[in-house]
Amino acid sequence: MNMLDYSRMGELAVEKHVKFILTIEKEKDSFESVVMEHIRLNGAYWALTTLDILGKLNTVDQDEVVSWMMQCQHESGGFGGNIGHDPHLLYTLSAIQVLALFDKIDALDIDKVSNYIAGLQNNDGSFSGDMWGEIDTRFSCVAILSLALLKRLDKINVEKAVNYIVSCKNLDGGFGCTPGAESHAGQIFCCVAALAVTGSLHHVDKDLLGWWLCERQVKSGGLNGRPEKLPDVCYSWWVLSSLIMIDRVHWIDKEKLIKFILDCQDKENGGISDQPEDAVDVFHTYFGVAGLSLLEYPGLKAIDPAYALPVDVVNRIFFGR
Ligand code: GRG
Repeated sequence: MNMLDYSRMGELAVEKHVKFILTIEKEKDSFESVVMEHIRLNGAYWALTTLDILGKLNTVDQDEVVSWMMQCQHESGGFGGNIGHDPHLLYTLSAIQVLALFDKIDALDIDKVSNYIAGLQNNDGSFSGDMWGEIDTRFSCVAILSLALLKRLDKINVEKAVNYIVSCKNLDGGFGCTPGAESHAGQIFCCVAALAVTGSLHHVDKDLLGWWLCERQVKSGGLNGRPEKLPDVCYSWWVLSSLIMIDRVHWIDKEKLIKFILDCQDKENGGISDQPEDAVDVFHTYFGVAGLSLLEYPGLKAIDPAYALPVDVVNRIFFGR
């Protein structure tokens, strides 16, 4: 049972955040739009998922978004971050997630997209992010989430993909971007989500990893991404989702974390920042709202900790309801 007294923690400025998101979309010449030009498809996913969690997805013109997004697709089947940009697994997942939000995955040539993704698996089971070859567990995660949403996991060698992820596990229970690399909460989300979706969570030492993850909470209530680092609202997602997937979310102080996230709001103009008093952006607005959803903040749609999509969207895909 959820016994938290939310009234003591401050209030989520829902209408302001909706307005903030709708405004940045319209202001194409703003600083934010310019610096996000190359990752606009990721931005679309963050913005639209936030709107959906807030119950306001109907405020956007879905056909306009889909028509722009389909122009970001390359002949290889992968998506670029914007029209005319090279394809990459990161944007391909965002495209699939946005279409999932709109219940329009059928707009894709599913075999073409899944062949693009499967073609980036390497012999050791790892994934490159694109044709240039960089390898990172982020790309294993993105490939696995994408293929699972397209119901085409059979296109890759799942056993090898899982073994590669397990080879990135460290003695502290966490995971890094490649074998031997330092544990980081972002990479831990990637590895745990990929293991969860492939039914391989038995490879995780839940108590050891849960301990490392709950130690990410600092005095202010916020979470950092690794020891000795500053807290940042985005870790409300990376850490919390991982803790939920391994059933250890009760090891952190939820009340203090909710307060930290709410303290990072711009209550006047909307949006959420990385830390109190910093400048807001759509990335942190998404992770703040998604984190609050994981914390069962009242009035928000529940979000799935592995697919990073609202639970009703995930249920529609896998159970047709
Ligand atoms: C489905 C939500 C979703 C994501 C797709 C791309 C991806 C999978 C996950 C990225 C995971 C990741 C590595 C997140 C970390 C992002 C981040 C804030 C990195 C900052 O690193 P540093 O070293 O910051 O600048 P710290 O906090 O360690 O000082």
